[in-house]
Amino acid sequence: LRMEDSKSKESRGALIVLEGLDRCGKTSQSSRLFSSLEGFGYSVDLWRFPDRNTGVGQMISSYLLNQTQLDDRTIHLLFSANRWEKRSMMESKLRSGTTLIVDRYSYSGVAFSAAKGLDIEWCKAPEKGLLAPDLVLYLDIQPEEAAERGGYGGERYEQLEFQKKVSQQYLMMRDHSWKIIDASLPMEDVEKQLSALVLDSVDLCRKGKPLSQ
Ligand code: DGP
Ligand code: NA
Ligand code: NA
Repeated sequence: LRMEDSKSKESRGALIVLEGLDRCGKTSQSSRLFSSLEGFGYSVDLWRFPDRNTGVGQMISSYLLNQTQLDDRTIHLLFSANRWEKRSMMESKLRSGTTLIVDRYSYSGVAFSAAKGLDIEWCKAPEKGLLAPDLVLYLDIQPEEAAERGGYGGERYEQLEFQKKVSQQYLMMRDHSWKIIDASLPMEDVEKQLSALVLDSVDLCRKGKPLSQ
């Protein structure tokens, strides 16, 4: 009976989100986590938001590349729509036992728009009803240090003064699902810390931790 319990249909994948400023190392760490979980034999997918491959994602991409101009609220809602269009796929993956490593999620949505001066409650509203992450890994870095890392790539938000504001917004949003990791440490040290946190979270979800919104 005990064995049946652990194999019950409630066993699911974990929703793991990485957040942080541009150039904090999130994208490299996401792929490292993906490979190591895969190596351990877990079913795992690597996702990122914005997902630039959808129709909405292409509009977002052209905005970020400064090829189109959009009103602040309009682009905010597009970023959110880009998460909504993946919601049902996200839920079915998690329920079928696949862990998702997600590079940016709703917290980016709120932090980047609130940094422009939009009301934070207005920014949070369209995110309500998306799945809640089991674990948020915040890669903490000083905006100045991030800016020095090989420079920014030239997209719309990659400017020091703006990133300082984003950083303040992020830190106000911390909740119980967050773990703050010092992203100025060597890559291998960051990876070790992340990996331990992720394995714990995956384990809890396999044991039946409920999925929430
Ligand atoms: P990335 O592909 O992770 O480099 O993200 C592209 C840029 O878009 C980056 O500066 C962060 C920003 N961003 C990501 N998600 C959102 C969002 O939901 N809303 C806003 N306003 N910006 C976002
Ligand atoms: Na970027
Ligand atoms: Na992204």
